[in-house]
Amino acid sequence: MSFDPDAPANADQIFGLPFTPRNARVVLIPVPWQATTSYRRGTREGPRAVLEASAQVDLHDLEVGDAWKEGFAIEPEDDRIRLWDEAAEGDALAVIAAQTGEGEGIVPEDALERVNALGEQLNDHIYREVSRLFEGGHLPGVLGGDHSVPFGAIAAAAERYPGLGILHIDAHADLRVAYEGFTWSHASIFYNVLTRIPGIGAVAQVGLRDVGAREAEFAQEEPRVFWFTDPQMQRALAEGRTWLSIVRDIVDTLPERIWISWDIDGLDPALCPGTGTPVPGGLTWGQACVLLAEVAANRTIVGFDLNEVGPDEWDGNVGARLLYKLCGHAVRSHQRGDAP
Ligand SMILES: [Mn+2]
Repeated sequence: MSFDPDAPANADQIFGLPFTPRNARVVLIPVPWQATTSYRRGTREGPRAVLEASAQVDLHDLEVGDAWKEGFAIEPEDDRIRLWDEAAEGDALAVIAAQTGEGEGIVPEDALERVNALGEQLNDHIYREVSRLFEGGHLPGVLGGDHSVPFGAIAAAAERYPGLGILHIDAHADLRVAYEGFTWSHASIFYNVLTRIPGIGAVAQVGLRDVGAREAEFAQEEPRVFWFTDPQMQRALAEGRTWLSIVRDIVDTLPERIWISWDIDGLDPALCPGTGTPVPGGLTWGQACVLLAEVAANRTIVGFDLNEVGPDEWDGNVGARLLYKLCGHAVRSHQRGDAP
């Protein structure tokens, strides 16, 4: 192969790599979907921003080395997703406007039902795609879009690996019941995962700093949910705990096989200013890297998603670098001596 990893990247494939979804170990599925976004729109263009910025990422990584040699590739966008999203978004905006008293207050008949049906259609589509990738021996990565998009992927992963754990990094718990009436809302994904998908062993939620009272109640009553909130972690650091010791507590809550669900707003908003619902606080870049490295050294990452990346260049840049670490650590986590 004549590929020179230090040469400027070819813009057609993710990170400029010479792989296709057929021969790559990690296969990414772009999901340009923002139908249930409740605040700032634009995450539909997250996958495009990440793909464009990915050419800037140097391939030799100081943490994951040359894991890229196993192959990372992205599938072409499926045109149907954009069509479903645009259809769902029109109805969703009308429903939201009626609730907030803005606009005309006229909601098209069956608007809510149509949004929910399109969400279910997206879930089925992602479930099938990710199941197919597992069958082909690939490690799947879903690239959103809003945080509703990985539901079908997590369902496929839990079916294949019963007892699956989830490491969820986010400013929000996403444990709401049908937020704004939308069953498949970005703010409800982990409520849906925990109540609708059999075989979920544990969900560790890290970086939370904007949660509802009912979410806190649900988390307290659900023994599979472990919270590592931003205020708790900041307090522990202020008292002299090390970040590594906190990270080890997080890893301890997780079973051997895990899915990582990463909402970019779990990071400090300086790293994701264009995300849908930014909140002050959050993980620094360095903390995020140490967390990922420690998880990958001790657990097997069967797949992952990265969501809520904004459409602008800086958002895409950080998103691409986080995506690169996710791909590399996912591969590395299968190369541990004791990995199953
Ligand atoms: Mn989220």
